[in-house]
Amino acid sequence: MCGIVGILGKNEVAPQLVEALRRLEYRGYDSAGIATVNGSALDRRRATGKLVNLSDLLVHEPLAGKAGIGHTRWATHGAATVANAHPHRAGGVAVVHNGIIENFRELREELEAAGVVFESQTDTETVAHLTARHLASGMTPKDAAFATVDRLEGAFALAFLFEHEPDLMIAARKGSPLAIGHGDGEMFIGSDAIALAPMTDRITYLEEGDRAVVTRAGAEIHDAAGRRANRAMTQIQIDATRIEKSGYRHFMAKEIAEQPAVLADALAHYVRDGKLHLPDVDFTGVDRLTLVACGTAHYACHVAKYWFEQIARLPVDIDIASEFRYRDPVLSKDSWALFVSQSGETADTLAALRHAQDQVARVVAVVNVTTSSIARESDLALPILAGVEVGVASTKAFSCQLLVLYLLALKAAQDRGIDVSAQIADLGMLPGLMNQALGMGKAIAKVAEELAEAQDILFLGRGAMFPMALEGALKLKEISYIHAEAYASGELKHGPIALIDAHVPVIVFAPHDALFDKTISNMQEVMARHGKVLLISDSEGVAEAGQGCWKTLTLPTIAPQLAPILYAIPAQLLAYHTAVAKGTDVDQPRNLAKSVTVE
Ligand code: HGA
Repeated sequence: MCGIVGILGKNEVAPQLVEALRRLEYRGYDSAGIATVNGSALDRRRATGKLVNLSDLLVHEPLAGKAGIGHTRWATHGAATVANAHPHRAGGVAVVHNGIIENFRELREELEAAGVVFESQTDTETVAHLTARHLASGMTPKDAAFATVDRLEGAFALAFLFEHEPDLMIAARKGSPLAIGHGDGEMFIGSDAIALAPMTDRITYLEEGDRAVVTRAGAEIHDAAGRRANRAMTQIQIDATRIEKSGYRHFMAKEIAEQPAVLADALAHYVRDGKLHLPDVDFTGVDRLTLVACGTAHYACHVAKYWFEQIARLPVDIDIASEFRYRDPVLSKDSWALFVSQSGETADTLAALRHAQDQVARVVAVVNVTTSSIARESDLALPILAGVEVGVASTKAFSCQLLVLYLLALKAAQDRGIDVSAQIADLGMLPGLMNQALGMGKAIAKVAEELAEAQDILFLGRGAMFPMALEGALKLKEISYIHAEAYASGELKHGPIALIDAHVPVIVFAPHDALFDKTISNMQEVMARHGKVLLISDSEGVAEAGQGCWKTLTLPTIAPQLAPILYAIPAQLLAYHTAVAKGTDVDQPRNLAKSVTVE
């Protein structure tokens, strides 16, 4: 989603701002812009589409100045046009914003009644006009920005830049993340530390309600009540090379290929000497779990429900985060709530976490970014250790989420007196088997050439393969834009089977496990209606049921409970190669954002 940067530098900042915005591209956006103060003059440049359009514009219409703010916009209010692109300017102030100002209609009406003319449809422009009016009434930039922030409802990360003030930026956060970077005689603002990585590794994360007055000498932070606040500075370890493509055509291809290695690292962290190493996790007395997440992370929770219930006999509810608090679920003081989010900033999941906070015994986060809001606001945060994930379509974060949830299910079983030593032993095979599965890349690329021609594709699976089918369909929709649906294979005959004809490929996930025969019966029902089946199974499964299928793909044989983690690989590779065959923007698919920081 929207990315924010701000620099009070020693040199010309326009190129640095664009470079920092490039590092935020992975979040997804549809326009971009920067503003600088040159001496006393405030000016801006904005362009729709990719950052290259902004840098081209800057070649023809350069912006000078050693202080500036920049923004990549993922539109929420108003189309992706130049007029709606940030920074928004009114009088002597320019503003960039991530989030939604929920009371913008009321503010806009008030400002229009006072004669203000708006030039965009955004909620953000109200922030610029309010501040400009405060400045015009004689307030200092700091007081004007703070007074504006006091009027805002909703979620925001904001950066303000002022005419005549080449040594000042104001930052504010409520709901959306924002970090301050410390340099030597330079200061920075960024949506995350990745944006600032080449410039500084010394980061202060603003907390809920914080406002910061940033000059080249440092940052003066105030809390929501206006008191001076001390926020720790942390040294961030971001290896810049980890956000390079390293020879791969796309980040997504690189991240799919990294899975055996990152899973092995995560295993080494959480399993030591053949024992689970989850020191702060004790499920004794816990009678129920609620797992909450969005998108792919929600499907990871859906798989985990099978694991917790089957292995630990612990009942689990799963929820989509955006529905959770509006459903007002009945939670118990003897239950735990787990929130899963790659970025740890997913606005829906964060809101759900806050809703659950006083209603359960413990709030646990499963996140990739351990400095994130969700990690900081939970009682316990377990890192999935996937490393930086840049591709908008989640791959390695999904398999690492699955692994951590599986380990938690084993720990729950252990704490409930169930022996899981066999399952722990099986885990050692996982990275090697995933590596073997990656060897299917070429075969999958061939199948994908034909899948790319399809209008609709169905995915089927039974048991924990049902959520894997859901994930396979989601991945395909996200990056190839082909309409795909997933069903529990037994459900097909209750309606969706009407969709089957010779043109609809049906992808069946069916490892040779206890449910295999049932799934294959459903597959036969599809084939009897001329459905075009791609069966994904192991050698036993393909030998038994592969005949008559349109295509088969053979995965290594794996312990049944671990199969979802392995079957993630063909699901991801099918989506990836189909998107490549269609020529879509694999790493930044249209309309999508990586870190979804608005509700
Ligand atoms: N509401 C603002 C900012 C959108 C945003 O934060 N997206 O991630 C707009 O629509 O411009």
